[in-house]
Amino acid sequence: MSRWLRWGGLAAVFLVAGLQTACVGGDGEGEGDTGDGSGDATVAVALGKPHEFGIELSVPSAPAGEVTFEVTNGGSLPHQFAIVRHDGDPGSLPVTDVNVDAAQVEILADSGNMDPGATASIPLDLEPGGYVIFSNTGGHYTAGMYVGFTVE
Ligand SMILES: [Cu+2]
Repeated sequence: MSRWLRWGGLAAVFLVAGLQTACVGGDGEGEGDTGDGSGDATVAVALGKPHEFGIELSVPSAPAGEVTFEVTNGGSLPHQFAIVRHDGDPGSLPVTDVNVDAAQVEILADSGNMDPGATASIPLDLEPGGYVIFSNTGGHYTAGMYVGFTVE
């Protein structure tokens, strides 16, 4: 979706001969969000920490509203950031073979495979409840690569 908006913006810039110089091609997720508004939160997510099939969060919970996950793959293998709404045991997501069954859960966001050292900024508007953040790279969830997260 954003790609179409981006192309639309690019076309507009050509049409108005460069009147609009800002924002075209920018990802809109700069470092300037200081979180002044209530409900704004930033959560640092380290994939591959403290061990290869682990995930570390800077905070275990956030207030409802916009939550931006600043994801870094700190491991030495490709990993994914994925998040689903789920109450209870974060290890109890439905699994087919060795992966979370995407047909049985609603994945709210998925980074796709991230190479070691890669980063991603993923903003979401979250309602109160339990969530599970996990890596669905082949076999990683069942290897224990998940962590619970709470929105209050
Ligand atoms: Cu992984």
